[in-house]
Amino acid sequence: MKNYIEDITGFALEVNDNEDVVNDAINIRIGNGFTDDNAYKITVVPESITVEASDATAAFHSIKNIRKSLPIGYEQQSISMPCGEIYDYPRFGYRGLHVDVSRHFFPLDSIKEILDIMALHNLNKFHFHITDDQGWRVEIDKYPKLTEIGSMRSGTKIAKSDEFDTISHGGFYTKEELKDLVRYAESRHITIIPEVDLPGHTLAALAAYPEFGCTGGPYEVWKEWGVTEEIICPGNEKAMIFLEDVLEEVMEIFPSEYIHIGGDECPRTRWEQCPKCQKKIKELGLKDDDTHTAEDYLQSYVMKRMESFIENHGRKIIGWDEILEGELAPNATVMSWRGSSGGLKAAQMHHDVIMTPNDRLYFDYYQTLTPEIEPLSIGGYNPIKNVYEYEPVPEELTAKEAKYILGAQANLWTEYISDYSLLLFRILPRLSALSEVQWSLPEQKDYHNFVSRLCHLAELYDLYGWNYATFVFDIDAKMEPQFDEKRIAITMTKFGDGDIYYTTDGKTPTTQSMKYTGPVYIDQNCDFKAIILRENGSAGNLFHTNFDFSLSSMKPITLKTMPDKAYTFDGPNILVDGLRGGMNYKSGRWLGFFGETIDANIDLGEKTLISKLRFNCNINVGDWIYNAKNVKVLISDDSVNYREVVNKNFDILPLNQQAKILPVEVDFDAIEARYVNVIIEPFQLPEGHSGFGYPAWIFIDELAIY
Ligand code: TNX
Repeated sequence: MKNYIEDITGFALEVNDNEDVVNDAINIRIGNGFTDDNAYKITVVPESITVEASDATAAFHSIKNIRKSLPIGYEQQSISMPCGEIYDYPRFGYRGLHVDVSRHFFPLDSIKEILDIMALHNLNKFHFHITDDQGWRVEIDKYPKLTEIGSMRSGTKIAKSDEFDTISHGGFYTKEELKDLVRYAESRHITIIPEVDLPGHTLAALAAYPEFGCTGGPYEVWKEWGVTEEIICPGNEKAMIFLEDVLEEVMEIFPSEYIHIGGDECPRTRWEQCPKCQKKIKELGLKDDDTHTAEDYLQSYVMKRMESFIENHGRKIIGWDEILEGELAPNATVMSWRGSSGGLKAAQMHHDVIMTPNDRLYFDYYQTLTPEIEPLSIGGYNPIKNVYEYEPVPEELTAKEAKYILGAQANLWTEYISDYSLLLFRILPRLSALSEVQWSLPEQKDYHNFVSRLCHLAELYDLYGWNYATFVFDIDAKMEPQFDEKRIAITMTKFGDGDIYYTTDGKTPTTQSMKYTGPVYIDQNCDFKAIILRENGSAGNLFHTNFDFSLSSMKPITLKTMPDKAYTFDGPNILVDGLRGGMNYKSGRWLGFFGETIDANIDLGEKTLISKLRFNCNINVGDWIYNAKNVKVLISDDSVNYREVVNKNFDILPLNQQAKILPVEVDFDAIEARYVNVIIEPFQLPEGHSGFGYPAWIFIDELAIY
């Protein structure tokens, strides 16, 4: 407390052990009959500040609250705080942050600073992902090669390409370092939960001990990202004992009640072919049934066996939601990452749940819809508002079932995070939004209020030199198509000082440009730019969008086949609303169709001379999203009899195609028509693609007719 106040204000307070409440002081008292866990009360009166806390942890949190309220700066003669009373307690007991140090290694000092940052935001569980395919990071005495060999990879895949660099990357923590880290965390009331990911995500271990894999290797610490089929061989008893030995030493280092044993992304291909695994399946009497394969049950066997080993040591397991496939280990806590459905199901089965849904709480995802202004990331779209508005308890749960939701956690995977400053940029300030999800009751949350408080918090980040993203202080623009008026209304909001200026001719706005005062209406093609200009001369990121009206804009449209549920957003109108999509296919500007031929009908309202169809395909070969195989345009005057005016085939894009937006134009002889029927056929995934044999996705943004 003393140090925190000194850091922020320059005032060095004296610390005394004193039974009585004294004036001109911050009085802290522990143990005063609170009913809520970790509750505290802060009372500020003109003479003093008094903190009453249910326990030491609550007292620690109360100090964080005061810390965040202090005015920042050393020049102050005195500090004043408004009088009042605060009663506070956390909504959830589990308030986590996960960091992956396997894909990229971060030194101990960086991890300590992450713990400091967690403490400032009143988080209490640090999920430490210390083993994976790309690097083993924890010293294990019984198996020294895990760190000698498994902690180093000889290169790394160059982002979104087929090439590898030849730079060795690695590192590990010694047992002593980790024990020191545990103490560091404890003094900040944080528990470190280690994860030994098994039986998949173990290639780094197999590189060190190839005898524990199904094929016997040789293996290499992985230079790629994704999911490998090289996993532990449960048919080999020695491999199972290896896992138990590792867990035993990990439990010696980390006193945490929970030990995370992964269980995610574990392909069964090797097990299906492996004589030892097949023998084990026979021995255990495992069989395929309607819902699962014998190999799925083999995975359940591994998880249950590790659970009972860990329980015999007085601890409990956590596993990723894949552990629901097959038979769930009896006392497992489930970490729901593929959305919230796994968490919902587990809670209904009366298992404890920690919510970490990727669409809301993955901090490796982009923070804006303009990836070009952000450092390269794995993908996704998870702006701070999306985090803030997340509700961890699914509404389908009864009050009794809801108790199984222990809390929420953000996950930070580091495939695309190789330096520490970028790591901070990804977690801050989204972590502050997460903190309010973890602490506050839904009815007390208010995004506007939150962002206004964030300005002060950002000053604290500056004080400590923590890098953070500032997108939240940029223009928040909403573009609403108004079909009746045949126009798009742009509403822009911002936080903090400064005014918004905009142009419609593509020029960069200055204070001489139009000042934004209310909605701007767009009903013709233009190049729209807006920016916040602040008194101190600083400007936020430019908001830039092109409006591209065509003969089909704002006209009635119907679809015979609907887009996939996850990518339907506002429905068919998206295809004629005059708004183009950006690189991110989850933005709401794209409709996504899975294996369906798109069959759209547009009513131009009257006979109109037309000669071209134009649309964009969002291409992401790795995510199974391809271009169109065939495009047809048919026309009609009565919406009954149609005739084809063009029919065009396209070649499939190559397997190594980079993600991009592909414009597609189909010209035909000018003709008059009222109704236009557009038919777009998808490809099947080609040979050599991981999804070979399945249909491809098609994502389109607008069906523009000229
Ligand atoms: C899925 S989340 C994974 C990780 C990746 C992450 C990237 C989970 C249990 N598995 O191995 O790093 O996606 O976002």
